[in-house]
Formats: sequence, C-alpha cells, structure tokens
Amino acid sequence: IEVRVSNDTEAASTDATETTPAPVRKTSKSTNSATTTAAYDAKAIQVLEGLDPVRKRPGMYIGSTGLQGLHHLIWEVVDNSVDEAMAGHCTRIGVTLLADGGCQVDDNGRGIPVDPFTAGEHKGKSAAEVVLTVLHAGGKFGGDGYKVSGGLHGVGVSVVNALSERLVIEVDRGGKHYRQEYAKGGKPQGKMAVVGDTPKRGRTTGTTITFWPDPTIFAAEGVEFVARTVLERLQTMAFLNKGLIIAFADQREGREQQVEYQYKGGIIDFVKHLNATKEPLFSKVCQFEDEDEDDGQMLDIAMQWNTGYYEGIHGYANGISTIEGGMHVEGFKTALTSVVNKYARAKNLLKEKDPNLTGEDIREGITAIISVKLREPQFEGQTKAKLGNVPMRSFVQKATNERMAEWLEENPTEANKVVKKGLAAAQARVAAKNARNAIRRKTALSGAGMPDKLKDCSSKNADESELFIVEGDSAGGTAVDARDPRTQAILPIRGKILNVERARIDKMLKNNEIQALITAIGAGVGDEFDVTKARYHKVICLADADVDGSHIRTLLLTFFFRQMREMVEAGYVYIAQPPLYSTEIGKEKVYLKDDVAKSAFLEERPNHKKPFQRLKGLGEMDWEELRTTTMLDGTRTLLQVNVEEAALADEITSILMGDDVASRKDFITTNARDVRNLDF
Ligand code: 0RA
Repeated sequence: IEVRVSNDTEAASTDATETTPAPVRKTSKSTNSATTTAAYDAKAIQVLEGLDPVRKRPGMYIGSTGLQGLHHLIWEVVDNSVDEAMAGHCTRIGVTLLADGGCQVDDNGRGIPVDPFTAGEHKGKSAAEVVLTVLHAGGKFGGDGYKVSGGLHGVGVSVVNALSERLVIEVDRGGKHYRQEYAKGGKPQGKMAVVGDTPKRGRTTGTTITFWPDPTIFAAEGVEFVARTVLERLQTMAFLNKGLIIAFADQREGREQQVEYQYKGGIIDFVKHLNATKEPLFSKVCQFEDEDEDDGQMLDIAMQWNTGYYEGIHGYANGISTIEGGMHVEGFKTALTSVVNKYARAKNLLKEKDPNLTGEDIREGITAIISVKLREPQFEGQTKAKLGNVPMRSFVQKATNERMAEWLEENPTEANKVVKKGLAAAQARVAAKNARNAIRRKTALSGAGMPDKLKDCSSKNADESELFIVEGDSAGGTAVDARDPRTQAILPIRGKILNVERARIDKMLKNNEIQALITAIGAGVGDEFDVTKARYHKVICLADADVDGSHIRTLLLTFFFRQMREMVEAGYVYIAQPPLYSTEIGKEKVYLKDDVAKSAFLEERPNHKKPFQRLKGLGEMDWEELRTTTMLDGTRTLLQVNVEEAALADEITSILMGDDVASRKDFITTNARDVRNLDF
C-alpha cells in the first residue's frame, strides 16, 4: 500500500498567506482520493513547517495554557483514534493517566503508516513522523482517507508533540512493533524503527501515543490531568460513536480507577442517560440518521420528552459540543415545530380555530441530541461554540421534517403525548403572560414599585449595588442593621421558596417571595429577562450554613439558573458564607466558616478547647458580627456562582432539584468534598 502525503493546494496556499496561525478548531481540508497526488506541495508547507510557532503562541493552538489547554492535548490525540474508528478500522481506544504524570492513548486501528517516504520534502521520514512534526499534516493521509473525518478538532497531534517535554509513538503493523521517541518541543530522537515483534497478547495492529506535557508551557495551572474532566469527555465520545469501546484508566497513586464506556445504542443511550434523572413521557426514543455523501455531511438525531418543563437540546459538530447552537440546531427546531403542528392539525388535536403551538410549547421537556459531522465545520460565536455552516440548516431541517413525520405516524400513542404536552405548555404560556402582566400592573400601581419587604440601597448605580437575599425575617432585621445602606439592599424571604424545577412558570410567578425577588432585581423573568436592566450586579444568597440553609440556597440558585440565567452567566450571583462556629483566642473572638475550617484550626492548636460553640444560625449573630464575618467588603468571603457547561449544569440541577431522590443522594455523597465549589 502506497502511503501518500498530499496537501490540498488551495487550502495550503491560503494558510501560507495567513499572518497568524490557525485558531483552535480550524480544520484543514481533508483529502479526497481524486485530488490526491503522490507529489508533495513543498512550497506551501514550508511556511507551516517547524513547531516553533506552537511553543511561541500555544494559546493560538490549544485555546489556553491553563487546565483547559492541558486537556486539549488529550482530546487532540484521542480525536485521531476516533477518526480511525469512524473510518471503520478501530473498535477500542484506551486512555491512561500514567503514574508519572504522562498520558497514553492507544487504539487498535490500522496503525499509522511507518514506512519512510522515498521522495519529496520529507524523504526518509515516516508518515507518522510527518504527522508528529509538521503543523496541519494530520488527517491528510491515506488513499480513500476519511470521507467525513470525526475528530477534525483541528490542530493535529504535532501540536501535542510541540507542547510536550517527551513523547513516544508506538505502532503495531505487519507483525512488527515500531517505536520512535521525541524530546522536549517535539525533537525526534532517532528514526521510527522496529524494536520487536507485535506482542502476542492484545492488538494485532494499532497506534499508541504517550506524552508528557511540558510543565514550562503549562506553568500557570500545572500539568495534572483531572480525571473527572477526561471521563466526561470520553463518555460523550462513546455516546456519539455508537459501539466504540473507550477505556479509561487512572494509574496515579491514590487515584486508581478504571472505567469503560461502550454504548451500543449510541445517542439513543445518551438521551436515556440524560433523562434518567427525570421522568420520561414515554419509554421510546425517536432516532434517525442521514448522510449526504456528495456534500460530505451526516446527521444523527435522537430525542425523548420528559414530564419536566425545560428544554435540553444538545448539539454536537464532529464530536464537539456546540453550546451556542448553530445551523444544525436551528434546522432541527424549525422542522420540529412545523412537523408537530402538521400532525396535530391532521389528527384534529389542534382545532381549526386554535392557533399553532409555538416552538417553545413543543420543546417543553424535550431532551435531544443533534450530532452532525461535516468536512469543514465553522465555529462561530463568542466562545466559538456555534456551528456556522449554512447548508447544515436545510440538511437537518429536511431530514427532521421527513423522518419525524414518519415517526409520529408510526407511534400514535407517543405522538399524542407530545402534542398534549405542547397543548398544556401553550395553556401555561398564556397563564404565565397573565401572571406577568399582573406583576407589572401591581408594580405600576404601587408607585416606586418595590416590594414592601425590600430595604433598598440609596445608590442607583447597579455596578456598586448589592442585594442580599436573607432567609427569615429576624436575620433580615440583623442584616438591615449590619448593612451599608448606600450600596447594600436587603430582601428577607420567608421559609422555603417554591421549588421551581417542579413548578411551571405560571404557578411560580404567583409565589410572593418570587414576585418580590423579580421586582427587586427589576429586569423581568424567563424569556423576557434582560440582564442590562438588573438593579444590582451582586445578588447574594445569605442563608445559614446548615442543611436547611443549603436547601434554600439551592432553591434560589435553581431559580436563577432557570429563570435568570444571564445573571449567573454575567457572574452577578453570589453565595455569602456566614461562619458555622465561633471560639475565642484570649479575648478575641474567632469565626470558623465550616467543619473543614474547624479541623484546620484545631490541627494548628491541638490544645485549644474545641469550638463547639456552634452558631445556631444567622439569628445568633449580632449585627456587628454579621457585618464583619459575612457582609463587609474586605473581611467577608463570597462565592461566585458560574455556569460551566449548560448540559452538565442541567443534569446536576435536575439531580439536585428533581424527583429522583436516589440519584440526588448519590450525587451529594460522591461530590460531598467538592460541594463548596459546585459549578452550578
Ligand atoms: C492514515 C492511514 C492509515 C492509518 C492512519 C492514518 C491512522 C492514523 C492514526 C492516528 C492515531 N491512530 C491512528 N490509526 C491510523 C493506514 C492506511 C493503511 O494501512 O492502509
């Protein structure tokens, strides 16, 4: 078999005129057999050759030199193996975090070609070496190559090599075991060479890449991989690549674990997994696939509804999560709205006089995966997480229109439930509008419009204004005494606010505490929420450090996450940390915020009497204590709440707030140690 390196001349010459290196996720054109030539376009590649630019500006290639960038190295290597799997040549990928800090990725694919080129720019080097030392060389190998390449993540393994202090590649091919090693910065230490026979046990062919990230590059946050981050990503990969075995092993001391993912149902299993903590509306999952060979695009879509009220549509392009949506998601939504309305009319579930269901009505409670693959994905938007390829919209729309219509016809029981749920959502939408109008009217009637319970601050500058939401009237009173009336407003709320996960928005908006909160913040709610109108840029949940307090805090956070998400995204939502214990050192009173702080305190002073003066709650502190420990800027500590990844946050919210008590308990137990830093 002849191994040919080719460069798409057009793409390469464009690259050559670029003044900046390609950003992360930019992809090189994949080769198609018709245009492949044995000759190598040296002129074009010269500009890109050498790995120095990567070390000079790592951020341009892997996004950052923080933990995210560090993990990007793993994704880049794994993507190559996933490509091989998608081409039908690999069934198992292993990812191992080694005890010495390295990361090993192995696959049972065909093995990356090892024979040296006999001519051209890279004469004498193996294809494997070119892939590891030439920027943008990845994915351009092989005769019939990859029609639609999976990983297409973008930057290629040469970037991983450039940013490692050491890298070893091993290939099993034709019964031989090959090996080549690279030193810091991707410098080859000798040629690819046979070092023995392919071991009798294990694979017959395959590729193993082991790398040790360069700590001088990742100086800011270190080179320690986070198992949970890797596991989450690998699980998603396994869902998106039906049947593929992805085995993870952590061999680091004290953290040993092994996990293997394989989903024979692919994204059907993904949808079931996401809905596992919810109550599915029916057990079937609607799933379909389509492929357009000429345009080089594929889609794989699955969906199921649950009895909840929120929509969870998760888009992926070439295995990359498109949190901001894009053309594939747009096409899906448009088709879904149209096809369900058509069905509802045809079956007389919507009468002639009834208006159409809106897209939102239909998507209430949906869990859907929209996974597409395409040759040259364009990622746009603020976080480069929105798919911009326009043809993808009509491709997804057409397939969804046709295949969903079929599915609805073939599954009348389920179709009926989908329509009924949409009708109920439409009713709630009308009721919610009335409730919102009622709040607006009430606001207009009561002059200034602020709730009676609110002790507002005098500043009208949102940037410096803080709203403390305080549990209980008595603690509220203390907080009023403790505050800086110029910049700090106090809103006491009584008891447990409504659990918004279990209540539809219309019911929720009738709740007095919620109404007061919405009015005080002054920026609307739900779809109408406008973060630029927020009257405070710090909204601080102040509740006891005990179980009840943590419950009320979770309820508040859920409300913000679900109904004022932009507040969370803007970083306006905080958690105050009133201390749980107090004790004395001599005459001075010392506060300890939790059990961890208490243990640390006792460890330092083993002879000190135990602080079991446990503050029974916010009410136990006088206003001066509350001010210095919890409210005064400079002496307090606040936790900022942030949304890490919408899909994950959605899952956690459901687990914590939903009806499934067992998984909530399980989650809290397994994450008890991290609970303070919970990324909501
Ligand atoms: C192109 C051609 C062939 C194998 C691969 C690429 C390949 C690359 C990687 C990267 C990680 N794992 C991989 N596995 C395979 C082989 C072509 C042939 O043997 O005919």
